[in-house]
Amino acid sequence: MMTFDERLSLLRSQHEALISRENCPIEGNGVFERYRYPVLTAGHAPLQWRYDLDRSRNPWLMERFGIHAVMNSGAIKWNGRYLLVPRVEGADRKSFFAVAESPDGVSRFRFWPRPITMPEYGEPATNIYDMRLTAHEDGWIYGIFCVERKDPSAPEGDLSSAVASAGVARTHDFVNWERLPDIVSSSQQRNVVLHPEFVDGKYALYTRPQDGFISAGSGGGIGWALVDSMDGAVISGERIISRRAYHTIKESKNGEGPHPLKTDKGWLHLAHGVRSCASGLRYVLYMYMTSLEDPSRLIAEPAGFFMAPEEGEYVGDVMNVLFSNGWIADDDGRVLIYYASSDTRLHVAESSVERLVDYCLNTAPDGLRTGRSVEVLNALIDSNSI
Ligand code: M1P
Repeated sequence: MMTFDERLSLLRSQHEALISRENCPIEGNGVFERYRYPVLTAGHAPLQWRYDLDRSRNPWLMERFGIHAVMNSGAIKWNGRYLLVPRVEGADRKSFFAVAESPDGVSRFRFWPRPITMPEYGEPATNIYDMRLTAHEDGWIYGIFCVERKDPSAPEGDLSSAVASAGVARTHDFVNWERLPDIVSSSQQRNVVLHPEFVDGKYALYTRPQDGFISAGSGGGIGWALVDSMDGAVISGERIISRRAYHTIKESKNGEGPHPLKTDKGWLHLAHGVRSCASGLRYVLYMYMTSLEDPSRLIAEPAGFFMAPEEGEYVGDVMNVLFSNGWIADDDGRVLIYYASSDTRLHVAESSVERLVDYCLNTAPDGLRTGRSVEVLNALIDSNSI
């Protein structure tokens, strides 16, 4: 075994090489380009989070706090800096938030020295994850995230049943967070996202009503609700705007990703869709657009998935999952899409507002049966034969 000094030197050089690595795009399908390397992994966590670096207390330089995964991340460009707020999961299965910063948005992400200490609200959370960031026109930056607690009504011996609520916190600096009351809803809520603008003088939320902790059940899809205040928000009267349907990529459930991007043709949305198959749940990303005049009115939804797992992305803690809760529309029109694979690591793909709008408006919607799909395909072949 190496000496303490040899091990420390190796750990430091490996870590520095990882967090300094440049990234490069890989040619894609015309809609977007994936980048070669994940932007954040468990290995990006600072050494001082994982090791006691004192020789006398830790002569074997053992890991004292295991970091298992870095995934589903909120994203924002803030004062010219590219910030991510991912779900960092420890070996103990608990996740927390931390801020990582990069000079270009695609490489060299470094964690800030400490994780976010999120104030509690009510019964302390067992777990928190999947923060959606919104710089709202009211001047605050909001983070809405899932708060998971054990189901108090679960029968004795049932150690799995849980309750999901939407937690709310706001900040001006990403270090100090003011926790507001969890959103009140008649159903469980895990995927709640704040629209960046007031609508009819109210805050607008994308929701995902679900009957149970995992199952959406009678929840019809991604909902829309207006609330008077974020300080004690109460969801009532949700309207479904991106509906689940039989034999689609969102048959089992779906959920809004990051908040939509405003374009001159409408609001661009990124979401995840889930279906069941023999290997379990399959999570893919899809897109849709809503009207500028009424952000709850669907105007386009291309058929099928926008992104699905590829190659090594299939493999991880929870297989066959792509999930996104963060993207950045940069000043030059490019869009950086941060997506996690299989609940293990975080990647980036690049597109542009122009390309994504083209994709949404010029890709046929799902005809919901095979005959319609073949009609769409034949029309494309015909137009290519002219
Ligand atoms: O394990 C896949 C995903 O499962 C949940 O997604 P949803 O909110 O759609 O149910 C979340 O736990 C998410 O973090 C996770 O990536």
